[in-house]
Amino acid sequence: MQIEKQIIDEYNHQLAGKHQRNFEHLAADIADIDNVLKKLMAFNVAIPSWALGTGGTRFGRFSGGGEPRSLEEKIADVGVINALNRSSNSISLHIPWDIPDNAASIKSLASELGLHFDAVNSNTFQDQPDQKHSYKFGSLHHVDKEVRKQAIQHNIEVIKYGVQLNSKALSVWLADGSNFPGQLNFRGAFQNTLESLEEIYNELPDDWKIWIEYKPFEPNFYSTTIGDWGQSYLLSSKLGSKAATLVDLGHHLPNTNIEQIVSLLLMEGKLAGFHFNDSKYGDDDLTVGSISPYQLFLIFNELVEGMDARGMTHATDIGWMIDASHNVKDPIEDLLQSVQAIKIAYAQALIIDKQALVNAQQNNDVAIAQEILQQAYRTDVRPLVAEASKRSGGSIDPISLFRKINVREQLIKERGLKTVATGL
Ligand code: LRH
Ligand code: MN
Ligand code: MN
Repeated sequence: MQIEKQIIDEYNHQLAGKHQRNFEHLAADIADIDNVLKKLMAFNVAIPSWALGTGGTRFGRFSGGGEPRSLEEKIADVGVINALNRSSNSISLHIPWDIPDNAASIKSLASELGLHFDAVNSNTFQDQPDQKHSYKFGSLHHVDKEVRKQAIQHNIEVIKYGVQLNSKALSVWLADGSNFPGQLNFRGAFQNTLESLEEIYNELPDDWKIWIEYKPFEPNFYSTTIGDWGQSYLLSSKLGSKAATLVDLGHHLPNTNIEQIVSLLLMEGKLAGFHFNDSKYGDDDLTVGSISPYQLFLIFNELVEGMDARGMTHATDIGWMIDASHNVKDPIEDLLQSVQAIKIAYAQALIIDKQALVNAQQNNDVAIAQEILQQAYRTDVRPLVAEASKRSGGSIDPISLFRKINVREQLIKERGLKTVATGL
């Protein structure tokens, strides 16, 4: 299904009076409002193909119906999201959950909807029915060279799929680790991982990147071979300039200062980008901004400050992706909420009085530094996000429009009630 522009415009028209009042009230206090809107309008975050169905649990999955049954239908769903918010113009594929064998037609379908392909993700954390060697004891770090070779080959295949789709990055997340002390030689595992990644790195086209994700635990509960940003940074430094560290917000132990990690990776030119989600306990993959919106804002504060200092373009120099999925909400509504939360945090970071913050820091004026940050954080910037969306041709209120025009009901009619999308 596709959402006609006219429907979006009509609904925007209905909301226009209240929106205009709120927007003007807010805009009057923002010095560089045009610049803020321009940046918000240019901002896009990729939708993961695996989040378009209900999932996010190793226990029961309870489909809400109308889930995409094929890659084409996943692309259609991203088209719906992007039509509503104008900030989700790409999809990130996970292979072999997605098998884009018919690259030409997949690509043309995506471009008809104004979409392109973000990073491609490899999967050596599950065994596939036809594979020769098992990943039970790891993949790129495995003690057996034959297993490593198989995993390397898979990553090279994923690059090849990505090239056909015009992706520009390979995301690698390894479940490799150990469940018990003594199971692994840490240095051996790290060296094997590095050598395997070097072989993959050598296959990257000139304009490609490899993004190395880290995670402290799960599915292994004693050690993970790429367990934290230090280990990922070490690998990406040794690999070279095409390699960088991917920060999945859920991949940290509780209370980790993620914004500080972001700041330093950015300083070193080694911040690949993000998998956005939220978490209370571990890798919960909850809707972005649902648990710790202040942390998200603090991360965006570092991003805005650090990227501006390095002359980076927010829209293109970093990989922005969502990696959230769960069991109880409509996946499209959930993704719309995640994108809104990210744009809200971004807008709040954009309106921080940066010069005043620098002054407060230079004067060790701790109270005022906090006031400055919280002044921005406590500002209701939703009218800015709504205005940016409207000016880009999207909806002032994407979720309420999604409900109002009964998108899910139509998808259920088209696809049926008992559909299960591939993914976690
Ligand atoms: C691992 C992870 C990684 C995978 C995705 C499905 O927890 O975050 O990014 O590719 O989940
Ligand atoms: Mn992730
Ligand atoms: Mn994860």
